[in-house]
Amino acid sequence: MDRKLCILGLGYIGLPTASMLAAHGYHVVGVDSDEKVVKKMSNGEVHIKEPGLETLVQAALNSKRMDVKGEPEPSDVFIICVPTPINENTKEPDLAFVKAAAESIVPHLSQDNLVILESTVPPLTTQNVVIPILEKNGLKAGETLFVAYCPERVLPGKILTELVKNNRIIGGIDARSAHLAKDIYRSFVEGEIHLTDIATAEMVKLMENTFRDVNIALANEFLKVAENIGVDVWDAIALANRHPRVDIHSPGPGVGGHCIAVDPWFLVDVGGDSTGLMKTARKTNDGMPGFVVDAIDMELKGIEEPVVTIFGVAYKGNVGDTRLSPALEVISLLKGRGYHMRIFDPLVEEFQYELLPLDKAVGGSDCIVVLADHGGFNYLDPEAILSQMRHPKVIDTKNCLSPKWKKAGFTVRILGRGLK
Ligand code: SAJ
Repeated sequence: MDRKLCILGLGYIGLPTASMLAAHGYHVVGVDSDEKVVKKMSNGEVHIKEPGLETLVQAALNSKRMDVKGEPEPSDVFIICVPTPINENTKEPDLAFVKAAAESIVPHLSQDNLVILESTVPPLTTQNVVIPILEKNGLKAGETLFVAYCPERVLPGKILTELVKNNRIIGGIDARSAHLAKDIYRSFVEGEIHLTDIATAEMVKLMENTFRDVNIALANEFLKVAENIGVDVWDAIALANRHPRVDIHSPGPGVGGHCIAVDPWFLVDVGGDSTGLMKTARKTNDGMPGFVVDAIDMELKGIEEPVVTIFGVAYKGNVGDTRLSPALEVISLLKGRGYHMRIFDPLVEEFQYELLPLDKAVGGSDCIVVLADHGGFNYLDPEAILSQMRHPKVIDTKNCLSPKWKKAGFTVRILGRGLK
């Protein structure tokens, strides 16, 4: 416990991990290359909204077991938790942050240090990209330097619970590296910890998110078929899922966030021609905003100067994160087709378009379009909302509104309920 840990990247994964380790007795140095993050955290402010996180971070800072810095420093263990985006046009992985983080620790590495990569990466990245950087200082991975890959698997919105409860996979360059990494995570992980090699651990992480993407794409295709023949896809999926070996995910306006919409491309990057299904799934899910906008067109046909109110621009329900949200594409397509837009999302703090309070967002509107299933929408008063609108229409892309919206007098068009 007297060992010092340096966590690189204080984002959605690094910050919870750093504060969790500090809460479990380690001396932790959290490092972020963004000066604003370091400054905010030095003033005791937490830049990431996640249930319970502020309490944990405050506790870690107050205990004096966590410091926040702009540069790494000599430590026993280094954990890299930086983002791995994709190039939006080519869909190729952008490993610049991972490379920079690895470079930044090279001058501070010494014999028998352990370096753990948590960032999601294309298979073989640890071996072919990260280790050659680390070895620049003369140490040899698997001999004088321990190296492991331990992918994060937590769900935004439930990060702290899942950080503790989820099973973890650790791949080591050798068995000793894997065991040393396991000792660190064991301090707070209550789930099982499975040890393997690095490439397998990299692959496992990508397979999990790709499974989900392909499954959601299938659900979205089912939705389109069901609409055409007048079947309620939500009922059909619920009934199919009563089969003991079937688990169809939910359709919706598309797949957003920084993980599932990105990670399949890492497998495509190494898998080439063998990844046709994964590429098709990505295309299907990326096409859903267009499908939603066509449904809006149909619903508002004949209305002059139509005004649409978007409910929920976060990439999914009950979070305030808008990265790669399908709402961005829906809004851009609607603007292109001449719609007037109003946006309401009380969970989102910053967005590229103006966010409005409820009254302003619904006043004079022709249609509410629900894109994120925030639980709070069902605590609103649909009667009061209806009285302010020009037309009482709702399109619910997540099948999340309670029957009281219909009872209040709204025409509720649930995507996937059929056109009958
Ligand atoms: N979505 C659907 N239908 C569904 C489930 C999700 O349309 O049935 C949409 C959501 O609305 C959202 C997107 O998919 O736009 C992704 O949401 P999500 O809740 O499935 O996943 P993330 O991106 O928040 O978190 C995922 C998780 N991976 C898996 O469940 C396999 C999480 O455990 C990972 O740690 C995280 O990616 C990550 O960081 O990789």
